[in-house]
Amino acid sequence: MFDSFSLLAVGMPDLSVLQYSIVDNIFSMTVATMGAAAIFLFLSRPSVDEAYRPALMVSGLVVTIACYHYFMIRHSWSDAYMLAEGGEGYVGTGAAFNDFYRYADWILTVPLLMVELIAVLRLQASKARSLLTRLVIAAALMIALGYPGEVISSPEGWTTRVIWGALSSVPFFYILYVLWTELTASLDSQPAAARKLIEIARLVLLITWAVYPIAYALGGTVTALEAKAGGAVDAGGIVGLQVGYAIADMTAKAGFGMLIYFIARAKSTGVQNSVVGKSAESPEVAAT
Ligand SMILES: *C/C=C(C)/C=C/C=C(C)/C=C/C1=C(C)CCCC1(C)C
Repeated sequence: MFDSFSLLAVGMPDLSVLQYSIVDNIFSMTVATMGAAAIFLFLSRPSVDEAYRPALMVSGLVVTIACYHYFMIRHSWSDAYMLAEGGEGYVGTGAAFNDFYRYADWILTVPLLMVELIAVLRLQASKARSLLTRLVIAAALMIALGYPGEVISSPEGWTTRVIWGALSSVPFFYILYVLWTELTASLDSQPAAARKLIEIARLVLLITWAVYPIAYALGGTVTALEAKAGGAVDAGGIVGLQVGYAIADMTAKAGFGMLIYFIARAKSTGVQNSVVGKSAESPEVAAT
């Protein structure tokens, strides 16, 4: 009867002590990384010009939200497992591991990541608005279409999971295309000091975002789906998925947040140190 309500994965695969610990430790490390990044970003506020403070604040919010969610994810992971009798491995307690925390996190943080990036670029207002609208809608679609595939936990669902993954990939490629071209187009109007950093941000974005569909695929092999249904099946794919998502999240949120900080810093000193930088930065101010 509960099957029709199983939006959460049920049944947990047996894990070796090493497999359990790898996932537990990476979750713990992610909590620390996100928390430390949040403190850094919030405290760095005075070191950038006022115009770039919103970008830092939003970056700080992203890692704060992720810090909370990874704390909950780690809790859910330890609730779902207990040491097997004899201590040779870990078995499910009967409690479900809650995949939803991560998707709840993404639905909040991915749009905010777009906001922090566009805020630090300081594009023309109308341009920024249209870009943000398109990106936020695409991000919401990407995450909403990925979730039904993520919670499939039986090998019979393999095809369905692949279809959801493919559907989610349409807005995914759209986002990467738009961000890549827009970041490239923005380079000319950016102060020289920030240009190299924006090129790095463009690359970091592409590489870290590519990890997500790979991690999704690792957790979606027939064996991984058998493991997800519970019991003594090789759970390597499940471990790969959790580790992949956690590493990608640390890089795409904390690492990217640091880049936003460096870009904001570069643009701030550029404005302070050169009159040319200033007029190129804000022609609308010069005109009034
Ligand atoms: C901070 C969180 C971020 C940047 C999350 C990004 C998530 C993705 C790029 C997810 C993409 C997916 C696909 C392209 C297909 C399979 C399903 C997803 C949702 C994992």
